[in-house]
Amino acid sequence: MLEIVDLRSDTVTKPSREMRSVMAEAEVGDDVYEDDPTVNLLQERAAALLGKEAALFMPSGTMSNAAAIKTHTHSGDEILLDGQAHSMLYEVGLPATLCQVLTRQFQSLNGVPDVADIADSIHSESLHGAPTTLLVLENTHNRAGGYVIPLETHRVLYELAKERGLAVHLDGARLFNAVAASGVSAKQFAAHTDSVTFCLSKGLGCPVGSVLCGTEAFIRKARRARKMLGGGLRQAGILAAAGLYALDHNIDRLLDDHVNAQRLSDGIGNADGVTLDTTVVPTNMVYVTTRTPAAQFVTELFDRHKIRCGAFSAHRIRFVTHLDVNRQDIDRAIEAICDVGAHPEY
Ligand code: TLP
Repeated sequence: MLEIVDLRSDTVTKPSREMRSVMAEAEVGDDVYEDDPTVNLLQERAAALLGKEAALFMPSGTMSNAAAIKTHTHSGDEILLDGQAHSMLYEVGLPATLCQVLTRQFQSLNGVPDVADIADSIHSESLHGAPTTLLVLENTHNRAGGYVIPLETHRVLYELAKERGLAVHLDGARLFNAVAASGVSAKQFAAHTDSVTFCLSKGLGCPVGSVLCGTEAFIRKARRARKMLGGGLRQAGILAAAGLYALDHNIDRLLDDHVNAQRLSDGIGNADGVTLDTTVVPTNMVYVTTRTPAAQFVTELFDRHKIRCGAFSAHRIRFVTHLDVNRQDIDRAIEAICDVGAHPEY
């Protein structure tokens, strides 16, 4: 029987035997009392890695973004958010519901916002406008195809935000993919932010977890937001141990995922039935547009070839590489996509 190759997301990675073994052995406490030594160690490591004063272990990227937005804003504020951002499209409307903020959406090109457009969008203080208090950025940018926002753009936007009194939060769910692709360190990116979250449960291969980083004062407030959202965990050291393992072992290998994604893209560049969104794949995502409905293509790819991928809109499919797929799996996926695409109905 064919083994399944799962390219739906880098969230599907399963903890390795080595990761499970450090989890099993982890020293734990009660993190609501702040005395879980493994959580504390992970938080210290993460803060140091990003050059921030403090960090907070979070159950998910979604909760981390929620806690950050809630901590940076007051009800009725306006935040600037990419119209294609994860927080805009895939977090169940939490800026509006949980944080009670207006979202003013901007457009970006390959995930990179236009600085002049952002400057224009910030409300000056007046009787009429909701105060603009936060700019949210996403790097790498998921919907844009895993594109990296260049360091210089971060720098200019941060300078602008500070001039105009805004905070900057970075959804760096895949920050380390941006690091691997650009050679810019996580600390350099983070220097142009007030808060950053990165995910452990994506390319870094952990079963659960994200880390939110910022100043001591910000993290103190974010801890209350996390508690309110139900994210105060107890013996979370078991999960944090996986995070520590990932920081030691799974960052440098992210480049392999990028090479595999480019290989996949090159391999299906001439396939019938699908058109690449871009031929250059900056990190670990390949988006294609399908001739037939995406859902149908996805089903066919699985039924015939046991290749899993995700339909992202009516005619758009995403393939994501990660540490549980190797070059042979990619070659199988290429053959399968070419086969399904060549079918007269596709
Ligand atoms: N993204 C998931 C889906 O929700 C789309 C994926 O498969 O890519 N920020 C970004 C940029 C993300 O891509 C994601 C997850 C999150 C935040 C949320 O992380 P989790 O799933 O841990 O809540």
